[in-house]
Amino acid sequence: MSALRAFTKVARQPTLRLNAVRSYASQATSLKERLAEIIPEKQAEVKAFKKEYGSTVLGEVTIDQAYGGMRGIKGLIWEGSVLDSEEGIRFRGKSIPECQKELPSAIPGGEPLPEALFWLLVTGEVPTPEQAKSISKEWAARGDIPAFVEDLLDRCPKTLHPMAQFSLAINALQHDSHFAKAYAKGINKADYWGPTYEDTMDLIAKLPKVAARIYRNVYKDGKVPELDRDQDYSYNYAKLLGFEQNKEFVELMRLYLFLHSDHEGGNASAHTTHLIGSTLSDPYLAFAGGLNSLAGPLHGLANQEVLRWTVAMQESIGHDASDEQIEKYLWDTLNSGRVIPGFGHAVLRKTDPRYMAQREFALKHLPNDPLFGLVSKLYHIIPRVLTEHGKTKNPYPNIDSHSGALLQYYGLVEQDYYTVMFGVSRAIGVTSQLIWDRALGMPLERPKSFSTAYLKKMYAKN
Ligand code: CMX
Repeated sequence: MSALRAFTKVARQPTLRLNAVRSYASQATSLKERLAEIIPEKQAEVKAFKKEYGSTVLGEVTIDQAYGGMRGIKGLIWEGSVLDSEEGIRFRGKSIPECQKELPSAIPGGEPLPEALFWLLVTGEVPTPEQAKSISKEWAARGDIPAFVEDLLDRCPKTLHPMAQFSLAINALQHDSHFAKAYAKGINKADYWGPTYEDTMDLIAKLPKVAARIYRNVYKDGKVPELDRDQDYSYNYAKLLGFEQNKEFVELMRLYLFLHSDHEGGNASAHTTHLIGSTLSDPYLAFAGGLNSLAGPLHGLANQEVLRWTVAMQESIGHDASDEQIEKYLWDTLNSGRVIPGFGHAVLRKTDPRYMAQREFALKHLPNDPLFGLVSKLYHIIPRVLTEHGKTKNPYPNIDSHSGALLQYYGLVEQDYYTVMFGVSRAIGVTSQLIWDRALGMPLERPKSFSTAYLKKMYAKN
């Protein structure tokens, strides 16, 4: 039976609704209580599914794929989101516009709360406004960081890249890992998810203080204000950065932290976190590894590179450059063996809906901003040039192509910091999966590798 047919058959069975969003609201007020209700059901669901379909073939692997970054190989389980090459991301089956409509927001008709998305990713259920608020409160309550982590950050040279500082601090927060301590005491594997959940909640909660300290140390006077324990996560992150007075910026933060959170399991930061977590490293060590992946220019660092590249272009050909001058600059970039940052994607074959959501925000709040104007212009020119260049499978913009222009508009102009913001958001997606990895008893990840000599011996005709 083909994988698709098998899935369709399963999806139709009421007792085996994989990834389905439940339509009822539980009485549980805390996320942990709700998880404790759901986990046994999900464990039984996965067990039954594996029993019946465990030997179903998901796909084949070619030698090109083995050499080609494993592109398209189906070999991972990721509960929170699935990425369709044409349609883009769905979080627990919900598209970005559906989430924007259905998830609780801080202001009427506003952007979804990242807290609400976290609840959705973890449980598969849309939270009530009270449930989303309970996460805001919990994250604000858990948000302080130990003095030695503050000292560690304060001693970093300003020239150390913000992502290296971020990763350093997350590794240091491991000092207080519930999972590591429970494991050392001999916790039963059936109980792994509990301390993983606690670590995840602590880790996400502490990110604004870590990330803001880096920002204030590197670019400002090093003083970080206090969290407002009655406010939501995005407000607090904006406050610690010094932007909470601007309500539009706070809304942008809510959109930003929602959009960058999760992009199924195969992207480098998600996969790295999952891989490290599979060794039973705790969530801090696993996520620090994920951040190091995110810091690469082909992944999250592209948001910094987009700005760099755009500024360099403006310096080279001027702010009022014609389409022809821009095209020539694009060809110069391509002919010098570099990529156009913010364009292309390993899975997507259409414009990234995360790009479109940011474009909608810009059209609403900053339609006449010159940098947004340039971004819009590039949106029309670059796909044409990349198509003519003939190499990239997807000539359209990805999420990183737009985010910098929005941040610049509101005065957050330090582009080397942008990937840290991406990292704060990415924690929400990848750590929610870590909880499920432990709840479902996911084993050590260990794919098989070969050498070229071995493959030639196995398959070459002569
Ligand atoms: N500019 C120039 N060339 C590009 C390109 C771009 N934006 N995107 C892809 N290509 C090239 C590739 O480098 C590759 O060239 P070679 O055959 O010489 O190696 C060829 O086109 C085929 O690549 P592909 O199959 O289309 O893309 P991949 O799956 O290999 O790579 C990605 C995907 C994102 C790394 C690539 O599109 C890229 O480098 N884009 C620019 C960097 C970027 O924006 N990254 C952020 C992605 C989103 C995120 O993770 O945050």
